[in-house]
Amino acid sequence: MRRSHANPILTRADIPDVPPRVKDVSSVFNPGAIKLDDRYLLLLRVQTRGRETLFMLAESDDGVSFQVQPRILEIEGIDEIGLKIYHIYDPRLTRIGEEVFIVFAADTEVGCRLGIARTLDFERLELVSFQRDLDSRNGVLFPERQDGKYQRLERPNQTRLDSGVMTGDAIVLSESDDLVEWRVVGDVMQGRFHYWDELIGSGPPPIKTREGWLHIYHGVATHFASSNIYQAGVVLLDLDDPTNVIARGTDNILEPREMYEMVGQVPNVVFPSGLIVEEFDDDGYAKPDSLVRVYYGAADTCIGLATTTIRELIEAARR
Ligand code: BMA
Repeated sequence: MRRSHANPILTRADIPDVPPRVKDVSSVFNPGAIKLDDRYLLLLRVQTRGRETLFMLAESDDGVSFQVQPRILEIEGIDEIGLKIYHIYDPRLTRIGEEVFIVFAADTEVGCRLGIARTLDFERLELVSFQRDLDSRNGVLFPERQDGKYQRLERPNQTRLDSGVMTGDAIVLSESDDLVEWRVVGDVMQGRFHYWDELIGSGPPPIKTREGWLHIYHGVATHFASSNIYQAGVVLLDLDDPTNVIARGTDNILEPREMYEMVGQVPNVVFPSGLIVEEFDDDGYAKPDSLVRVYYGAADTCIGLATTTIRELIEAARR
């Protein structure tokens, strides 16, 4: 992965005030990404100094230099779910047909839950579903249905850290007929105790390639006494059965090295959440030499961009 020379590409200084809620914000990180009609869009996780979390939209012509729109994107219908929501965060964007789906995490009075919203153009975001029964995070939708069913990867939170935070060390595959009712189909992969990815969760949504679903995930090394280290890695999943792992990289492909990744609200974090593939073939598979742009949260404080190609990612998964 090659970091952009423009990094960090978005910082708190780029977020315009939207009075009264948004004023001189604390941080912006973990964005979802999509390219629509040649415009690069990032759905930003913006944190105010009241520690509220909001979604705002940034747009760009070149994928590097972004302008942030001075408005808060609310999800219509979310006030009606009947649960107290403290934060919505870490949106992942997937286009299916004409619509863009946003899978987001929500911290509620009963734990962390996954929600799904839809939009055509980011003018309006509409709630599609809100999962009630499973404590889960890092949900990503596949860009197409399999045998008529929607599929997603998610990371159930089954482990409680000393801090009280719920986390997990397995990514699972879930499926749904209608995006509303989800059932877990099976385990996809587990954390590797003692190595860079002890706790894991999906990064951006999977990419369809001729060799399989290419998927970037984050791994947390917890065996350092002083701090957890968040890194990114890559895995290749079977196109017909994504619970079948074809190849999983031994090494991480991005780790905190730059000052803006090592210092901030949460030190030593690179957290990939948005990804844009530039070129697909006529059958919808990403081209091996296509440029891939990965947008990631750095130290829960700002946003970085790193680039690679499909071929390099597949090589890294096979290494
Ligand atoms: C994870 C999520 C992310 C965050 C990361 C590092 O568990 O909560 O939103 O970026 O921790 O703090």
